[in-house]
Amino acid sequence: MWLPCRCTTKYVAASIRRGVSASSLHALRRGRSSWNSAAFMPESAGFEGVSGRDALHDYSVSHSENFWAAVARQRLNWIRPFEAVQDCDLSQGRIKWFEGGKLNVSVNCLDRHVHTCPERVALIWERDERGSEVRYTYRELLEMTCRLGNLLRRHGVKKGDCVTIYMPTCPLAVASMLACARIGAAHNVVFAGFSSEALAERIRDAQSSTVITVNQGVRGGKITELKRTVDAAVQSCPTVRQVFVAMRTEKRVEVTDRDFALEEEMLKEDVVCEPAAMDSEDVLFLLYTSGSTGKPKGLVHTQAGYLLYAALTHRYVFGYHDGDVFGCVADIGWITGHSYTVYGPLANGGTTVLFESTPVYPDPGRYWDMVERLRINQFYGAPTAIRLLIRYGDQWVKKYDRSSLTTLGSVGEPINTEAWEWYNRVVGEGRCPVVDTWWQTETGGICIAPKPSEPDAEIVPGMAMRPFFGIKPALMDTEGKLLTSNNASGALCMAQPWPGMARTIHNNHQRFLETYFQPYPGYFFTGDGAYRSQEGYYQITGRLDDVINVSGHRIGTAEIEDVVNQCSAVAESAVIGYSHSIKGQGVYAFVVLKKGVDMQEADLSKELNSMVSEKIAKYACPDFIQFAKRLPKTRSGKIMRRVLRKVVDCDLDSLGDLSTLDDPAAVQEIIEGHEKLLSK
Ligand code: 6R9
Repeated sequence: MWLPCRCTTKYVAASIRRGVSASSLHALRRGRSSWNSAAFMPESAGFEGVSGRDALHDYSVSHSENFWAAVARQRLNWIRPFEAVQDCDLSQGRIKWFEGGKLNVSVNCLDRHVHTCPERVALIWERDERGSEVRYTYRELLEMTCRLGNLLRRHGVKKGDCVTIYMPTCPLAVASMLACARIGAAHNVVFAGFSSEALAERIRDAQSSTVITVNQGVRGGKITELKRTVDAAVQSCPTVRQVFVAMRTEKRVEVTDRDFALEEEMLKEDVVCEPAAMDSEDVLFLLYTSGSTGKPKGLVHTQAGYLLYAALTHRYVFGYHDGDVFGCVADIGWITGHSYTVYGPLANGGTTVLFESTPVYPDPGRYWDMVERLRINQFYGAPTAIRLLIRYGDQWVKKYDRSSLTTLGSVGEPINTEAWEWYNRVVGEGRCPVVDTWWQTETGGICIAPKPSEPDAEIVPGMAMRPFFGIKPALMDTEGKLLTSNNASGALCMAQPWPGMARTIHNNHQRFLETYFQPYPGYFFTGDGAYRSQEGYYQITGRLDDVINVSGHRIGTAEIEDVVNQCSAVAESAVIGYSHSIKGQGVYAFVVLKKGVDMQEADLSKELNSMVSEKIAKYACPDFIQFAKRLPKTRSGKIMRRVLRKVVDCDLDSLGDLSTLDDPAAVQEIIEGHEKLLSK
C-alpha cells in the first residue's frame, strides 16, 4: 500500500544522495512541519510573502483586490472574464464586484461537476419520514434544473423577473432556485412557515408573476396546507399569473386555472437548457428579512460575488473537502439555507443534506441518527436546537455513531457556554472543533468564525473570534468614533467591502443607505454589538436595534406591534424581547386597550396570538401579553422601551434615568402588572 509519508522519506533520502545542502533540507523539514500554503489554498502560492494562515488573512485585507481576483479566477467558471475586481465606496453604499465578467451560477453549481463527476451525490434529501432519504446525483440535479428552467422559460419567465418559491427544504426547491439562476431570473424564497399575509406582502414587493409551491408540506409528522396558503396569498397579489404546484404528498388539492402540476409539466421539457450569460452584478436573489421597522426588507444579492463568497467560506470555515457530506439543517427559506445548504456546497461540488424534519421528530435522536445514517462530516445547526436537545439528555446522542463528524457549526444567535460545551463534549466527543459562525442575510456568508485559523490555534467557547479572509471588522463607540484598542465593546461595523455583501434593498435603496451606511460613514454597520477581547477575538453581544431573535428567526418588534395594533380593541402596544432558556429570546407584549373595551383578557390574548400567527408566523407569537392602562412615555410621547426591557428582565435596580418620563407612576403600574403576570 502506498503511504503518503513514505513519499517524503524517499524524497529526503534521494536528496541526501544527490547532495542537497543541509540548509535546504532544513527548509524542507520546516515546510513539512509548518504550513503548506499551496495545499491549503492554491491561490496563496501567488501571494508574495504569505506564510501561515494569519498572514494570509492579513494579505486578504491589505491586498484585497489581488486576493479576490485570484480566488475569483480560480474558483468560478467564467463565460467572460471580469475586467475590474471591484468598484466599491462604502461612504456611498456602492458595491460592485467583478464587473465586465459574465457567468452562470447554475453552471458553476452543476454543469462543471457533471463534467468531472456526474455520478457524485449532490443532494441527500433527509425526508421527514425517518430512514427514507433520497439521493440525487449531480447529473440528476442538472437534469431536474434544466427541465424546470425550460418550463419557466416556456411560461414566459425572463431575465430580470423574480420568481417566488414557497416550498419546504426539498430537491425541487433547490432545482427551482437553480433553474431561476439558469435562465437569469431572480428568486425570492419565502420560508414555508410564513402565513399567507406575510407571503403576499413578499410576493407583492418582489412583483412576482410566478410562484412555485407544493401541495402540502410535511414536517415533524404534521401536514401543512402550503398550496392553500398560496391560494389565500395570491388573492391580494394581482401580479401573479401562474402557480406551479409540486406534489410532496399524494393528496390532490384544489386547482384554479392559473395552477400547473409541476412534475407533469417538467416531464414535457427537454433535459438540456441553455444557461443565460449573466453579468456579475445581475440580481441572483432577493431574500426578505426583518429590520427595525414594521416592513420586512428584500435584500438583494448578485451573481458572482455572492457565489464566490458562499463557496469560499463553506470550504474554509468548515474545512470541507471533496467527498465530505455536509449537513446544514437550516431551512432554505433563510440565508443559511441559501448559502450553506445550496450555493456554497454545490459551487464546491459537495454533497449537501436537505433536512426536512425537526430535531425532535420522531424523537430527540433525529439529528444524530441522521449523522450516523448519512455519515455526515460537517454538521451545521442552531443554538436553540442544541439547547432544546440538552434537556432530553445525552443518551439520545450517544445512541448513535458520530465518528464521521469532523466539524460542528453554530449559527443564528449567540451560543451560550453551556450549549457550546455540550455540543463540543457530547456531540463531538471533544474531537470536533465547534465553529460559532457570525453573519447575516446582509453579509451573504460567514464573516467571523474560529476557523480557518492556524492549525493548533485556540477556540474560545461562545466566541465567533476571527474575521474571515477579506473581512475587516471595526468597533465604534457611542459617539461614532473608531475604537482602536483591544478589550473594547462597541457597534460592529465592517471597514472594507467583500464580494458576498448585499447590494441593495429591493425597491428601497434609500433604506439600504440609511440602515447600513449612514450610521457610520465609510463603514457597513451590522446592527449588532460586539466585544473585542485582549487577544483581538470578537464576541457578538447582540442586536443594537429593535430586532429580536426567536429560535434563530429574526423578527422586528415593530412587525409584531403592527399586527397587535390592528386589533380593534387595542390602542397601542410595545413588544420586547426577553431572554428565553431555549428560544434564545421570547416575545413579551405590553398592550393598552381602547377605552370602553370590555373583553376577557384571556380571550383577547387568544385573539392577538392568532392574529400574529396569521399575519406573520407562529414563531412570532407573544409568550406573554401584559395588559396595561398605559405605557411609560417620554414627554414627547415616545414609549420608553428601555424601561420596559428592564422590567421584563426583572432588572429593577437599573431602570436608569426616569426624569424624562411623562408620568413616573406608569412605571410602577407596569412593574406590578408584570409581577402579577409572572405569578400566574
Ligand atoms: C445567518 C443569520 C442575523 C442576526 C445577526 C445577529 C444574529 C447570527 C450569530 C448571531 C451571535 C452568532 N446572529 N449568527 N449572533 N452569534 N454566531 O442568522 O442571518 O437571519 O439575517 O440574522 O442573527 O444578531 O445580526 P439572519
